[in-house]
This record gives sequence, C-alpha cells and structure tokens, in this order.
Amino acid sequence: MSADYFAPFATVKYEGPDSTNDLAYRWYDKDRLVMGKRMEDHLRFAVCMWHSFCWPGSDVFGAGTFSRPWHAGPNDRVRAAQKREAALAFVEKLDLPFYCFHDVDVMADAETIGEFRQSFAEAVDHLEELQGKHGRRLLWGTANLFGHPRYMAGAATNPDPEVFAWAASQVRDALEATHRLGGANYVLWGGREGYDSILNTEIGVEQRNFGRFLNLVVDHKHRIGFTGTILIEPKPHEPTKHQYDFDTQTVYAFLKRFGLENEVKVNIEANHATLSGHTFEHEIAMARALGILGSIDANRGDPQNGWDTDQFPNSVEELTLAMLEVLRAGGLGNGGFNFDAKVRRQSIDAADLFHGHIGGVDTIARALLRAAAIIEDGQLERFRVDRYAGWQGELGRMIHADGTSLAQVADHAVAANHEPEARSGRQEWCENLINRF
Ligand code: XUL
Ligand code: CO
Repeated sequence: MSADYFAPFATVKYEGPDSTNDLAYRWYDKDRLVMGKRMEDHLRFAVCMWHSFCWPGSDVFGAGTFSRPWHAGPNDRVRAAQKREAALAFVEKLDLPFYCFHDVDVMADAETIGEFRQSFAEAVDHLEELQGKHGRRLLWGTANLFGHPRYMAGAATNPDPEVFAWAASQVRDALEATHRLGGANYVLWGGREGYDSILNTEIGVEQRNFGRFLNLVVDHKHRIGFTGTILIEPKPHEPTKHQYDFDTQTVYAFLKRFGLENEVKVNIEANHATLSGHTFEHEIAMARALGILGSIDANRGDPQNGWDTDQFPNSVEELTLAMLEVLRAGGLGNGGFNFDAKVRRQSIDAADLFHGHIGGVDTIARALLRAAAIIEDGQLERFRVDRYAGWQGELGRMIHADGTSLAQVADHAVAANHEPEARSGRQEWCENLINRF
C-alpha cells in the first residue's frame, strides 16, 4: 500500500542549525515569531501533486526512473487512490500545512467527458476525507488544460469553440471542487494559451476568447460563492513559443482590458520570472506595485539552461531579495509558497522527496529571517524612503494635484533656473548592507 511508502520516515521537525539529522529543519521553526507573525503563517508552504507524485521521472529522451508503487501500471482508480493517500501522508510527514493539485493529478484516467467528471468527483470525495485524516488544507486547485491532445492548439484560445467548451467543463468542476475542499485560491496557468506560428494564428480572436473565458470563470466563482482568489500564473514561453501571459505587467494589461484587475491576482513562479528575462524579485515587486500579488510557485531554473527546470530553491541570497518584496507587500494574504519543483531524474528514492522539500523550506525560512532582519534594521528602508522624499514635498504635490498642467510644471523648472542636485544611488552600499545579514 502506498500509505506505507513513507513509513520508514518520521515527521520532520525543527532541530536548529546545529542538527546532524538530514531529515530535520534547521531554519523552519513554524511557531517562531518573525515580525510578530508565526513562520508557518508567513510562508504557508504547499506540496504540489504533479511533480512530486505524478511525474514518473521521464524526460524527452527516456522513460520514468522512479518506482513509486502507484506508477507500477495504468493510472486506474486503485492507483489514483494510492497516490492521493501517499501525497497527503507526505505533506503531514513534512508538517507543512497545504497541498496543490490539477484535476488530472488526483484522478484515474478517463475516456469520455462523463467518465472524466465521474472519476474527478470520486477523487474529490476521497481528498475531502484525506484532508481531515491528515489535517492538511488546499492552497489552490487548478484544471490541466494543456496535457490532453485536444488542447494542442490551446484551451480558451483554441480555434475550435468545442475545445473551449471542454475546458469550461474542466474549470467548472475544478473550481467547484476547490470551493468544496476549502481551497484558499484557484489558479489558471495558460498552459497552451499562446502560439507557435503567426502563419496559422489570429491573435485578435484568441485574445478576445481568452478574455471571455476568464470573465466566465470569475462570474462562476461569484455564482457558487467561492471567496478564494483567482490567480493567473504568468510564463513567457514553453510550451508555446509566444505565451500570452508573458509576465506580470502583460497579465495586468490583459486584466485591465477585460475589466478584471480587481478580481484576479498573479501566482508568480521563480523560474517563469527568470525565463521572461526578469528576476524573481522584480516580478514580486511589480505585482505589489500593481496591487495583484497573490501567491508564489517556489522553484528555480538553471542559469545555463533556457527552459523550465523547476528545481527546488537553494539560494538564500536570491530568496532574500524576493522575501524583502513579500514583506514590503505586507505578506501573501491567502497565498503561500507552493513547491512547484521536482527532484532530479536520478533522485529516485523516497528520501530524495524529503531532501528536496526540506532544502526548499529551510532556504525560504532562512531568507525570511534575513529579510525581516534587514527591514527591522531599517537602514535600507530609510535610504529608499529618503530617495523619493521630494515627492512628499511642495513640487511633488503640485505635480499630482488635479488641474496641474504640463506648462505649470515646466514653468517651475524655468523659474528655479538651476540644475537639480545629483545624488548617488548607492547601489554598492545597498549590496554591502544586504550581505551583512
Ligand atoms: C507550468 C507550471 C504549472 C502551474 C499550474 O510551468 O508552473 O505547473 O503551476 O498549472
Ligand atoms: Co507553476
């Protein structure tokens, strides 16, 4: 039985930085108060089903390398149930509060739309029971609108409205399941919403349909009384060459165009941020500035590879900068840190799943401690506030006052008749300061 798969492992506990136990947390001390809030409540960690329980360790060159019991044969009702049981037991062993899934991650394979709905409904009943048994919660649910061949040309942006309707069926069921399971958010990653060749693509039609789909989803959320947040997960390329939800700013423009900027936020993934040519912290800071920071998919890419390698986070340096932005935003609200990360293909043991997650948890926990110390120290924050202080003064207020014209602002410069005083941006001072923590 899959429940036994993790039987040799004890529940992972905080043992502090001097622990010699590989299966302990050194920095994640869930009840420790950081800036007045428990670490567990700051971070709201989640384990994802797809990488850690569904992916068999295959790549484009070779077959699955993992021999988890539920991979030994077709994904039927018995094996799907084993997988669900193992997943929730694992999250409990890690003592993390949340998990995340796509519909197809948790259910048996199905042929027809009727079987699909039936199989998913059965899975949701079981998940409800398992959440109670293992004391775990759902950070977010989603529908997989990219894996099946019917979605090869997109889901909401497919040239065929019949495919759009199939996607609507999956999202209706996944959204209602998320609601029933008490999920905190619902995610839409636009898997194949984009295109490979402009020769066969009508961007205008696809964008309009994409906006229509999102409006229908938001409307349904309100009809069923789901109070969680709908999140879009930006990604610039892969699988399609041009993904429509390129990055946070692109998503914001899309939301504005379709009147949804107060309804939908973003789920920012570290590896997607770097694929778009941004840093992870840039994407978080942008979402904060636009008021749409929702949740985070924690992982990392490989600086030498241009694709989505989805490795577990392991750089405290990098995560500190991301965590500074999260703290400046006042936290993630009902979002959290979901490990959208997978162990490497040669990491075939159950222990490797623990090492991946423990390393990610400790990296992020340590980054939280550093970021909080930087904020509490106050020097960096004071420097930034001071740099923009002019905007609180007379000229700053005049520029923003209703009725001020370009000519009035221009006349200020003419009347002042002097070069503005140059001030250092002190980048190296800032970098040195960060390194002291
Ligand atoms: C794909 C990805 C997805 C989403 C959920 O790159 O990140 O797993 O997080 O569909
Ligand atoms: Co993701």
